[in-house]
Amino acid sequence: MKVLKAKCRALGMGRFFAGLAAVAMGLVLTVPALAESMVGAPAPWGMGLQPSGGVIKERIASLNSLVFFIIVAITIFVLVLLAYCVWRFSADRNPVPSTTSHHTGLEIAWTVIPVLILVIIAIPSFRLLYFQDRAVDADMTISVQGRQWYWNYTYVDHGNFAFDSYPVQEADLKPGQIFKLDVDNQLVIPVGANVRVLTTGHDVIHSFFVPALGVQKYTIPGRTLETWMRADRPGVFYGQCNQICGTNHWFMPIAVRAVPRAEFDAWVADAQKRFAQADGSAPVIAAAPVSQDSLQIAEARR
Ligand SMILES: [Cu+2]
Repeated sequence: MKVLKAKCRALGMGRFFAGLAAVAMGLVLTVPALAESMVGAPAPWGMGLQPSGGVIKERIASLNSLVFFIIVAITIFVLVLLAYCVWRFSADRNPVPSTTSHHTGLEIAWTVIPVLILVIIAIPSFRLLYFQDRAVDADMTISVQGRQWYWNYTYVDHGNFAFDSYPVQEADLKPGQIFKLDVDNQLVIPVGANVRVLTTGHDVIHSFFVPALGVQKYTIPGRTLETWMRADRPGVFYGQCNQICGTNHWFMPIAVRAVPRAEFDAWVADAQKRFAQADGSAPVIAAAPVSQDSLQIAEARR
């Protein structure tokens, strides 16, 4: 009878945890319906990751969910074990403590099981690392240079035109624009294109970070690093320099606008005229020492 009761209790607990897992899964999998043109930006009281704007972020979200469920399972297991020990081995119920100090089976289990859990996490983790490392078949290349304190983008495959990107000041915001995230010149890319991103730093280390596209890469003076991004739906994806880079670190928001190919081609034709180099020379994308104008800009904004 006791065994039957214990079994029933175990079944009840099993159902309880299954229900809990189902609720948790529902919470995590309930992503906002993706509108035709999405906005990848932080939201007040936002929980979890930003919705995915492209394939890399989808894979990041998937790994995040896997690790989340493993953490939940381990936390519940430890909590139940702890509660059981407190109850079962209290001084009242267990006046004579066990003197057992070694249990081979148990020690093998608590070594092997965590190793297996780490292997389960490591496999998708390494796959993701190498997936986001570099574009295998890049459709175009953009050079991103972090500067104190603004971004400079060069469209290497489209005539090498380059432009700076500054945040829109609060007084100049248009309806729908987000303060501290919207910029004067957005980084425009075509929807569905694998965009190789080469990053470098002009003065100090910055970091090119766009959460909704799952891209983050340091921009380091004297080095060129590679990563890539792809927007699978049109929209504006916001990010920021996420490397503390000086007094005006906040001055480095990023706005990536993904548009259909035809719209992108039209934008490129216009941008080539607007951002043409005055002397026809290629934009400087290699590292350079801190220039006088950077220092003046820094001084002016202080
Ligand atoms: Cu920065």
